[in-house]
Amino acid sequence: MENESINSIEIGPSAWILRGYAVSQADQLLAAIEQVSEQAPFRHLQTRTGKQIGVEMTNCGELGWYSDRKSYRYETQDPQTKKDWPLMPDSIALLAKKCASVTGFSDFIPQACLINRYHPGVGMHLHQDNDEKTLAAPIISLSLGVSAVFMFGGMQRSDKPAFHLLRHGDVVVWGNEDRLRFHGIQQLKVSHHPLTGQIRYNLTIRQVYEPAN
Ligand code: MD3
Ligand code: FE
Repeated sequence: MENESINSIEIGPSAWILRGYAVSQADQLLAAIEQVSEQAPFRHLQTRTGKQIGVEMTNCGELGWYSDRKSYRYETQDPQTKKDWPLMPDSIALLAKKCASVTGFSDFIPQACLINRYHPGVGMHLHQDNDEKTLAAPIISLSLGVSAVFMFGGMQRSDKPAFHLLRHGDVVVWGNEDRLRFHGIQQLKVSHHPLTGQIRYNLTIRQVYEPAN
């Protein structure tokens, strides 16, 4: 970590929580989520086995993560609206590039932003993020609204996870050897945040492909 003025916790050899990093921009970021979801509404996606994912999702950027009975994949268009995903708002893209840069990833290109919406009782089981074609780039995650317990496991699903509370405005960066660790979110407790009510939002900003050069 370069910048001494950032309140950061190292949770892995190449993973950091930047505590409260985005708090001062939260209003603008929530307005950006609102604007994206007017064009690409939040929805429950299905897995290959036909089960509904509990978290509601949408995307912005040149690519969006999608799941249905066929596969998990990145799509340039929203299969529901058959339109391009909404442009990634600058407030999101610039924050992600800045957070990548302060943790040593200076060439990060924000191509996709998956936006997850959690209501009370909803969580996300331990999983790996490996649908991206490049694993050299980090994933940047931003939490807004109600806090949630993040589970940070190892390279095997059976490895015991560490637990970290992610609060409003926290940003987390994962790269290199931490990029494929199993991770998940415990079921959201009933709680209230002045800006989002009972809801938690999580944005994960991703680079999917190597730069063309
Ligand atoms: C660790 N989202 O969208 S963010 C996901 O809070 C996802 O909604 C959770 O897992 C959420 O895929 C957790 C934290 C996160 C995101 C990507 C990671 C942790 C990660 C990739 C590698 C290792
Ligand atoms: Fe994930």
